[in-house]
Amino acid sequence: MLCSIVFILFAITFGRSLSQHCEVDETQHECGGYCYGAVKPVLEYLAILQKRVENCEAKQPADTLSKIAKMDEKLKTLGRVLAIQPKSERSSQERKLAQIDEKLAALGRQMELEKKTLMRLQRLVLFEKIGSKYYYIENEITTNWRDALHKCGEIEAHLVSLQSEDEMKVLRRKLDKNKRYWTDLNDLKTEGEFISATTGLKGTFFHWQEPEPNDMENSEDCVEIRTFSDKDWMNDQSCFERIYFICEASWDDPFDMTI
Ligand SMILES: [Ca+2]
Ligand SMILES: [Ca+2]
Repeated sequence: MLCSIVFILFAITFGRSLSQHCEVDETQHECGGYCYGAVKPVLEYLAILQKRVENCEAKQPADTLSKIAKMDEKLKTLGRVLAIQPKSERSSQERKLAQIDEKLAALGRQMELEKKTLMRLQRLVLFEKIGSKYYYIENEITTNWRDALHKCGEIEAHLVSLQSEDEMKVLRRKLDKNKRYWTDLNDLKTEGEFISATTGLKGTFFHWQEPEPNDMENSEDCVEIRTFSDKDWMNDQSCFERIYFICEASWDDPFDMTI
């Protein structure tokens, strides 16, 4: 194609040159003889060029087609490789991911089992069955009411929520008679209305010592059990007071891991 264009351009240029030359004030006959003599070598050269062009056109497409065919073949080969490679890589990655998932699932099951084992041990070590319920009695560390609430929550329990005189009697036998302990009762929300932090409902059992609850200095909103006299009774106390506390288990059976 390039050869043809070159040839055509050359022919046009040459034709114009020849035409312009013949328009000078000369007769047609004189012009023809003069021109032929002058351009004969050029015409011969054109003939040679024409042949080269033909050869060029005859040869170049074959080479080009050959190159294209080779490139096409290479592309097809590359396409086949590309079509296969991602699939095999994906398949390999999927297998690896499946293996990782399986290991993670097994690890999760193992961790869950160990967690439950630890929880059982914790329940058996920390808690004691007193009456029909399990309790953790903190006799070493004193804390304010909110921290006591939080600490009980950390061990699957809540601050003791006494429900009856019988519960209080059996529990009292395990308490230090010179100490005071937090319960879950409080009137933080509405003065004089004591609710259970465990249930959020109004307390159902009270054992006040007269004249409690007195809300001394308008600052007593949390309820303690006092045992340091010969009696056990309740008193409203400042929630910031640091005293001991009793946690009551949120579960009934230490081996029950469903909760
Ligand atoms: Ca109060
Ligand atoms: Ca009081």
